[in-house]
Amino acid sequence: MEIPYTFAGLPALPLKKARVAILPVAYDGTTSYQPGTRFGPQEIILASRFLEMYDESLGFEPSEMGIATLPEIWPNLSRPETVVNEVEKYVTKILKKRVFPVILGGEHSITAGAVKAFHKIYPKLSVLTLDAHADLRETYQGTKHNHACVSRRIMEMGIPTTIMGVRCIPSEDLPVLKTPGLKVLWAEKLKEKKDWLSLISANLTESVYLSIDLDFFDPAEVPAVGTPEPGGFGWSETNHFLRQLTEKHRIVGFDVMELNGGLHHAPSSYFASRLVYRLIGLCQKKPQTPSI
Ligand SMILES: [Mn+2]
Repeated sequence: MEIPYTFAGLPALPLKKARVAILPVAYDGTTSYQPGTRFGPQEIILASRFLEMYDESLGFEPSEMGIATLPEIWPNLSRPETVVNEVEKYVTKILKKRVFPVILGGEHSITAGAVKAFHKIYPKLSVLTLDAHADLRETYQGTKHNHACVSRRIMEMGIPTTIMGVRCIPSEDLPVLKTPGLKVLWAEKLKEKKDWLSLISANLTESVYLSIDLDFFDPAEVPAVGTPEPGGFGWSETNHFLRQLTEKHRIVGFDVMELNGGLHHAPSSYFASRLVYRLIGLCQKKPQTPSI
């Protein structure tokens, strides 16, 4: 049996024949706590080779859509902004081929580069981020392109930004929460309510870029992240939300960030790979899909 080293072990596919492109970005240049997220993409790809291709919740095999795995990006580390620009360039290339990009991180700062690329193609873009942290700092540890500043950079592009699941924020960021177009939903608020979508729908536009920082989930389910934070969310409730989200809104691309692959924690890596596969299916789904 031959299993290629691609996402889900799928046969290599040229970008022009794909509907979905996986872009792995091995970067953790500004990580402040546990380094190792640069090994996130390869751990996700490794774990994904053990996925079952039939998704029982979707009722079909998302792999049939044509998923290409692009070569892993090891960016130029001279300056953090160079990395963000490099990611923008790669994502633009995918979008120009009319392929749906899925970015695997890596630390969260690179989302700003991806969003820049999407914004040029989709002027009415909004960004939905699932994250334990608001990441609204103007600058951190000497750079504006730190992982702790990513939502601030996105907000500055004039893009409606929603951050949900937040349970860690520095007091100096509190005034920023009043910025028009920015909506931050505290983890506590989400814990109180089942229908998460009704809390955020109004801030989403016709084209939504979804960014998932794996620390949104509870460290009990996904401990191997760059910056773990107690009081997070579970697989089932989040999947319920993602199904609702993708039924009502058009997701134009997504990323899954901050897996600390350096810890080689198989349950976290496998969780991340299933999340990526499920989301590919949800975002690209066929018209009729059974639900269990
Ligand atoms: Mn985070």
